[in-house]
Amino acid sequence: MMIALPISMQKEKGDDGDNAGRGTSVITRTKPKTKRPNVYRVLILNDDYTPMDFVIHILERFFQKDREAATRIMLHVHNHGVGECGIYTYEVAETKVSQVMDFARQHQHPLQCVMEKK
Ligand code: TYC
Repeated sequence: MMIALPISMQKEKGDDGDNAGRGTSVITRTKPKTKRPNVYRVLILNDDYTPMDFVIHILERFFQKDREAATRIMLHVHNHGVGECGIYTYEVAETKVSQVMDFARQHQHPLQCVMEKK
């Protein structure tokens, strides 16, 4: 079981942990420190050559989209130039980008996929 100590009682660099009898004041953190995980958006970019069906297939295969969602995202990218495939931790996002880029290259399509920190 973890017991939260007041910040002033937590050990700092060079602290031997013995604060006894020195009248140190205690300031507790009032706001809970909720740290959100670092997440990344995976984006695909429009181009003039990659077939629409191929992009839909990519979204179904690598981003678990159903046909309707995949079609919506593909058309958004076609009309606006860029669109979001999903949001992932760094390592998962990196893997998705590699999978898409490798698959597009194997099929000789110029489709580009990138990640950006959210
Ligand atoms: N613009 C492409 C076409 O007209 C379709 C396309 C959509 C390409 C999305 C890439 O990420 C993309 N065939």
